[in-house]
Amino acid sequence: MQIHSNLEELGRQLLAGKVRVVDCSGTLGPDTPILRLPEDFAKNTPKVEINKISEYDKDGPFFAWNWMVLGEHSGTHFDAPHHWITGKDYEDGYTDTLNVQRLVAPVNVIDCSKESAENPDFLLTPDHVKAWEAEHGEIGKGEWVVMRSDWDRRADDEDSFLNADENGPHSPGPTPECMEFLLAKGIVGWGTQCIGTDAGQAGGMTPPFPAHNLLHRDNCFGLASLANLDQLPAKGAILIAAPLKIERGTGSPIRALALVPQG
Ligand code: 23J
Ligand code: MN
Repeated sequence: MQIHSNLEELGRQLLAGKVRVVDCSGTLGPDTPILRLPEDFAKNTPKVEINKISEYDKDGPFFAWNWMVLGEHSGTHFDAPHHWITGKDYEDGYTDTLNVQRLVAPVNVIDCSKESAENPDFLLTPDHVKAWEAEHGEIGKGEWVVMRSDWDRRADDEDSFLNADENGPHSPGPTPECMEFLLAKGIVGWGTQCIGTDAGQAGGMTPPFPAHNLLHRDNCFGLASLANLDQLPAKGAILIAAPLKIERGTGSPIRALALVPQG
């Protein structure tokens, strides 16, 4: 009989300070950058509101609490398969029906920070991923893949984060071929540090918004506005990215946590 399980060992390592928990979420509040759709769409996600109910005052002498206005796709968040038309028929494609076993998985961190600093429209291709795998090892089935751009450094300035001009938003992301390449490996999901999983200019790609289109076609998950990816190793960390259990939800803000072995 195995007396010491691997989980017991993980617990010991956590308590001994040998596993660093990295917070991969940004702060959610009125200044959190929110996606703005083009003018031809009447409705948009509202800015986050945090409204006070009480804080040890006449409305609650012993207690502090707030109520919020919060879109599903706000701040550091999760895209469920039902978010996109290509994923509409998955019964397990909603925040309350997905298989939570899939949400805890090894994470592959592809550093595109230099390229993104030089070119905000930088696109990750299969060749980039192959070169990354040659250096760091193969991306495996069931794993997360995230694109590090250090875009979180812009998160305190919405205009800089969205980075839009008369030609639309400019932010890095994947090519359609890159998404197909990763999905063929059986990844669980793809994440970026920008406002959405797709590049700013992805509306003009074939198909439009390939990260959304292809991820959700394959019942896979998206992560957006991730923070602190500069603190993760290329391989070796475990990412926990769990949405709220919103009824028939298409996405949710998350507290994304990465477990990083030390030493
Ligand atoms: C709705 C329509 C287009 C896009 C998005 C949402 C997102 O990026 C999102 O938050 O999932 S591109
Ligand atoms: Mn989203």
